[in-house]
Amino acid sequence: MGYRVVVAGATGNVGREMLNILAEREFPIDELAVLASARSQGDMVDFGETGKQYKVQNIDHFDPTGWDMALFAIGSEGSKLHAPRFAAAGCTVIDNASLYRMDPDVPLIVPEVNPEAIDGYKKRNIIANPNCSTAQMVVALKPLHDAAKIKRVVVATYQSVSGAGKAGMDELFEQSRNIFVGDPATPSKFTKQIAFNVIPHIDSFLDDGSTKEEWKMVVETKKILDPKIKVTATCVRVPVFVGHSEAINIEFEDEISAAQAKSILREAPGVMLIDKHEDGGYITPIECVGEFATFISRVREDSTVENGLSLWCVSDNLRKGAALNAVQIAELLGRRHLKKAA
Ligand code: 11C
Repeated sequence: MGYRVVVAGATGNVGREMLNILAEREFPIDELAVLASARSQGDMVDFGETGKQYKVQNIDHFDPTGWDMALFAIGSEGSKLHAPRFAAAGCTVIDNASLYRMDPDVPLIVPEVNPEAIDGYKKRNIIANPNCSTAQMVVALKPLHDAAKIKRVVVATYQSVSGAGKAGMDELFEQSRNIFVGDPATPSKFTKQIAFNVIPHIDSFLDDGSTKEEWKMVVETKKILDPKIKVTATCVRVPVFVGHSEAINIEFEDEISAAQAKSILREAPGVMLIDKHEDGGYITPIECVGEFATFISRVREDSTVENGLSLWCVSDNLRKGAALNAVQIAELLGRRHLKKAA
């Protein structure tokens, strides 16, 4: 006995990964509907490597009545239009967009970090998935916060172009090729050339000079982990196709050594510690693609502050940063509230 599950945005980067991960994790599904905008109606999409294919239906015409849950990867505009309609029909929305994340009546969930917060979902029947750069960071921070109480986090991100969708990936590919054959690299999706470059700008600028991506890391970390933690972020786009990396510096209330942190992280849910002090004894984005874990390397003490640590954190932004976390939320919802599947 399983669930009636909807995946909306099934033709995008994240929607495709949602289908792959539902299949890989053998999520209990009785019936699956895959939706997208009218433009993709009638396209066929794969259900992971099961050999099954589904025909894409137009979300505008889909009646969610009687469906248990819908995983949304349709952006904030799409969520604004459709999430209230699905939620009101009794279909719980697990939303990957930023629209509802800071709504006090919408739980913002990373299952390894704040699973109990999901219990408030009935107020709006919507559960939010965090931004990819926040999701992997809080997975790394949670076990350390439990051990020594985090006061302040300084993070610099190195975010892959897949965070900007398929158009971002196409732009990196085409610019790289064009530069090799001597053609000019004209930016379109990004504000400057992304091939062979890095861009310290993701999402729109705010009045204080920070960007919305940086703001999201601050406020989402507080909502998911602890409102007392101070976070300052610099978010940077790099010419990597998939996999976000983060250099994280952490100040704790209590003493914690690098050795203690490593032994905690080795046992932490969702974390894989790869930290050898030798050439290649750390993880890079290419190696995290297609994986479920958040990888931690380069754990070391920071002697410039009291109780400080620095570390390197890498994860597949389309998986833990989006689709995997959404499927984990669906699993958690089933376990704690729907009690349907065996
Ligand atoms: C990026 N983190 O890498 C963004 C993508 O709020 O869900 C996801 C934006 C979000 O561009």
